Amino acid sequence: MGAGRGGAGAAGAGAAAANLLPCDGEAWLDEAFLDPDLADRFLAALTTELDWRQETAHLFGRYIPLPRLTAWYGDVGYRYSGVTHPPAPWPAALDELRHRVSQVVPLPNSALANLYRDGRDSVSWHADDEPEFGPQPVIASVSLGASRRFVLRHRRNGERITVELPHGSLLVMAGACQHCWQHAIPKSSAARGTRINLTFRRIVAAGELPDQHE
Ligand SMILES: O=C(O)CCC(=O)C(=O)O
Repeated sequence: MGAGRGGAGAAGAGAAAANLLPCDGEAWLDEAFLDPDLADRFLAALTTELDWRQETAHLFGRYIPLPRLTAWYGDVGYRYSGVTHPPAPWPAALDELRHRVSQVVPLPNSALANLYRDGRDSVSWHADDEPEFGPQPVIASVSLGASRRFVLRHRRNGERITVELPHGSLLVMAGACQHCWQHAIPKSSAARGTRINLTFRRIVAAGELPDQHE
């Protein structure tokens, strides 16, 4: 069975890979985090085990279906795109994957799962910078299935970094990444087949958060 290959670094990850970002944060890609057989197993298990939902976002006074299916699991609840997710117990395959990821980053206590049915599904520009992730969120993102283009855009100067996220890869974003960069999965006519992405996160308890008025 495959395993994480990370080492040191702000996220505890990425010793084997170069930082993809030229400044203001860290993003490390391990293209072969899971070996292909294991990645196939996780893809099959998560496709059937997760409670995929078509959520809607309330934007500009209208309810708009998200352009992908999603599922949320975690020891604590979370609010995302106007959708409230209560705490939900970990399905076995997702819990196994979370513990594999914890060989590279501190054990995540929550995960947002995205299912892209084809190249028409996408996620628009955003950052995972909600206060509950703490001042320097570590986001560990596992990709399974169809390879998709992932784009990072610097908030101030607009610089873009584009990488392909293949089956079985792990992308770790850390440091100032969520504060200085946004990211997106654009629609793609080149994408072939479905893709599942798991973004593992650590929601920091209220007592661990810095004083917002400092
Ligand atoms: O699918 C991906 O690789 C990115 C997902 C994402 O940005 C998110 O869930 O916040």
